[in-house]
Amino acid sequence: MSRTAHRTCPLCEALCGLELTLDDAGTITAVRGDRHDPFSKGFICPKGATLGSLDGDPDRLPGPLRRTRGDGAADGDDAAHVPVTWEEAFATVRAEIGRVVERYGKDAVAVYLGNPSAHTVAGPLYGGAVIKALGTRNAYSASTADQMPKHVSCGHMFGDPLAIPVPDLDRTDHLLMLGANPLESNGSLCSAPDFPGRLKAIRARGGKVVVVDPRRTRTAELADEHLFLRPGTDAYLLAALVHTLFAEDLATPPADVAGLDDLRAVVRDFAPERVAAVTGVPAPVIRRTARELAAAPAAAVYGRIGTCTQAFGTLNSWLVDVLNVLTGNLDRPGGAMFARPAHQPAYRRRRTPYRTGRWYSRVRGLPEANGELPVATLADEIETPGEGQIRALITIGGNPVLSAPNGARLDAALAGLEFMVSVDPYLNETTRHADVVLPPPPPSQAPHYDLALLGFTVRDYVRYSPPVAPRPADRPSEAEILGRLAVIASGLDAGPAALDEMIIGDTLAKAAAAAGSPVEGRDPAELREALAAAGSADLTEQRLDMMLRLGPYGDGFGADPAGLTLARLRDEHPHGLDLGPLRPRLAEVLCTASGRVELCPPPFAADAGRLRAGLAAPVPDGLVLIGRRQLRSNNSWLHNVPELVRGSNRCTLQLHPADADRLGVAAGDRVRLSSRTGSVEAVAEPTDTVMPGVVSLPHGWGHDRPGTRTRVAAAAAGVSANAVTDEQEVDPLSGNAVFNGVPVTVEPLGAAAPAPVRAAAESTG
Ligand SMILES: Nc1nc2c(c(=O)[nH]1)N[C@H]1C(S)=C(S)[C@@H](COP(=O)(O)OP(=O)(O)OC[C@H]3O[C@@H](n4cnc5c(=O)[nH]c(N)nc54)[C@H](O)[C@@H]3O)O[C@H]1N2
Ligand SMILES: Nc1nc2c(c(=O)[nH]1)N[C@H]1C(S)=C(S)[C@@H](COP(=O)(O)OP(=O)(O)OC[C@H]3O[C@@H](n4cnc5c(=O)[nH]c(N)nc54)[C@H](O)[C@@H]3O)O[C@H]1N2
Ligand code: SF4
Ligand SMILES: [Mo]
Repeated sequence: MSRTAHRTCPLCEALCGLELTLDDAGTITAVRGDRHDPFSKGFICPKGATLGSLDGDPDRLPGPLRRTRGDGAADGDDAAHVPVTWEEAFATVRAEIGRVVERYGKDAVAVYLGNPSAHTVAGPLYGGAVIKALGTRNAYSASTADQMPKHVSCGHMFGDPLAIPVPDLDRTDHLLMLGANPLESNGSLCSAPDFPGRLKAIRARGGKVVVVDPRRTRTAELADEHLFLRPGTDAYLLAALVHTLFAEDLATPPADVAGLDDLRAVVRDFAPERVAAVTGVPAPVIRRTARELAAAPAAAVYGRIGTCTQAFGTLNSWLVDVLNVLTGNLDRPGGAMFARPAHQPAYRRRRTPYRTGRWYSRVRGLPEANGELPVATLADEIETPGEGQIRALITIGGNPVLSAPNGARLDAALAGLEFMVSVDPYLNETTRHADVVLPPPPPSQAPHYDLALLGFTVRDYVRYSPPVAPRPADRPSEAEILGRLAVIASGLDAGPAALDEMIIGDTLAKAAAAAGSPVEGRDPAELREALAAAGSADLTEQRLDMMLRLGPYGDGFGADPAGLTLARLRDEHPHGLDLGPLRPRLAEVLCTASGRVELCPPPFAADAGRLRAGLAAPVPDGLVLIGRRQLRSNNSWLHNVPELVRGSNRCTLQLHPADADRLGVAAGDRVRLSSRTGSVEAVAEPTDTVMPGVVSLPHGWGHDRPGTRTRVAAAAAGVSANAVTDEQEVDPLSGNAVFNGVPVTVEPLGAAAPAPVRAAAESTG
């Protein structure tokens, strides 16, 4: 007998509803889009469609592993990892973390949170608790390989690093999009299931879509206009757009913004004619782009990872929103707006002004941002001896050996740790170094609620998916795993429930004391009882219930009897609940010290000096590397799904035909790609979709290392783009890694040999 169940896809930021068919054993046998989901309306992509294969992957670890050191068991030998019981695994973690903290202090234990910990329920609810319990300054995450510049920019402009406006895709008349390719990525920091359909709809209603990208991507092909731009030069283009708005008297900002005159001074030198050579975008095109942006009834500027992972990441992120403000489009329908997540209480505000650099990294002196240090300096901190050196590492849902800049150096550094524990379903390039691997259950056995992403939706929306298959009795949920790690990290001798109880108690007490909260003045103990009485014994569910009830649509613990509770969301809205189009809410979001939008934060104005210096520098003439995302991929970890490593999904080096001719490289030839940090060999794919002078290699490949247990991926290994990216280059304001515009050389190696495993693997599409 088969049955049907529904849940949100956990794989990307599009939040598609899925309809799953399961057999009696709880195996997913078919996946379709959930037509009844009011947000995704049945949309699905090839990754979601193969969730069954991912969920039932025979290489998924069924239980914890322990690495046996010594006795000839070399690092990277997969036989070195043997199954142990959960109790043994946790006991080892407790003993080893305890030993390292006692011997070297709390900063000797580092934590790295990877991308999936933004998608799981457990990551946002417990990941921070692990770091806090340790009290370590060595907290790292994929954020500094991704969107940290946007957090820093919004932190300074709006006071809250999580107050990131999204383009109001469904109502805009004009979308200017830089460094994003949602036709492959399905969107990021902008949750919009069927992003491609929403883009087509802009054009269908007479609007315009403009894409700025060094590659003519599928998104660029769908757009009305595509501007080729030299990698890493967005800040020049953006500054010239701002310059033009001022110079042509097109700026119409709201009256109460701060820093307008300072901003005008900062962009004075960036006339379109001055940046044309640096960017490759002709001056008349820049002027026209600014005029069209200003003239559109409603327009949104949206910059994504291509604008973040570069040397001017924060300036880009800032200038994108400066354009939104100057054209009067911030917080207005069809412009750039703030979502209103159902689990975030509107009454709670940051009280201290946003700042970075509350501490600095030990070796390179890089500033902390959002409580994190840059992943680009993780290897430095592990390798460099001295007080505060990292001796132990906890990774949660991350594969930095493939995802961090100069991953090869990090790979070697991890081998030198005294202890490493990884919460991860796979034994892969990173977790092969772990002394203990704690695998969470597969998605079918996990609940889903997008705590991190519901704050960036293009409509207000909420959905909760309980697990669709039962979890074996002896298998902890990821929340339980992380809860236990947090308790271990705190050094206390308590069960994981202690952590949840502490957080619940603390939240309820604060809510009862907060002016304007729906439970103001109530007795926290009475609220605690109400939560317990709601029917779920699961403390993770109780925490979600609490957040929803205190949130803007919540029942306020009875204050609004018709309001949301977790039970109501789950039982009455199993396909999700549409909460309407985005509404203006800047006043609710804004929490700068001045109480105004800060258009020209001093650190950004100061960093513009670096930009100005570049105006005078000669335009470099060598080749530079950029990445590219592929539809059938998800960073490093979907290459073990057989359906996804076929077809167009190839780890090839794209280069312009003119560069290929100059180098004597033909399609299908092998080439060596080299940089300061290393070199890899790949198959060349000449294409005029990349600009002359630009080469492109996708990231997340390079699965040919010993000691891993991902058999499909190993057979389609590819090479890692991060073998050639440079960990020494960061955006100074955010510490973000620089993946775009990496100087490289390309050397022909002749026609691809037919036989070698690596070569065959790389052309396995
Ligand atoms: N299929 C698939 N989907 C994914 C992922 C995946 O790996 N595969 N990863 C997920 C993750 S973690 C994220 S963060 C999101 C990212 O989602 P997006 O931000 O849409 O990421 P990309 O598709 O990499 O698009 C970035 C674009 O920037 C361009 N670019 C490179 N350098 C520059 C530059 O200097 N300036 C400009 N203007 N553009 C530049 C690249 O050519 C590329 O087209 O995607 C998510 N979705
Ligand atoms: N050159 C280059 N490098 C890049 C990028 C780029 O564009 N170019 N993009 C960057 C970006 S945007 C990102 S987000 C990072 C990603 O960097 P990471 O997060 O470090 O890497 P992922 O490949 O996403 O690794 C995800 C890991 O989580 C595990 N996992 C999967 N599901 C779960 C789960 O439910 N629970 C747990 N605990 N683990 C799970 C997987 O097995 C895998 O080990 O890569 C960055 N690196
Ligand atoms: S677009 Fe993203 S959320 Fe939707 S099915 Fe594909 S991977 Fe899942
Ligand atoms: Mo990402």
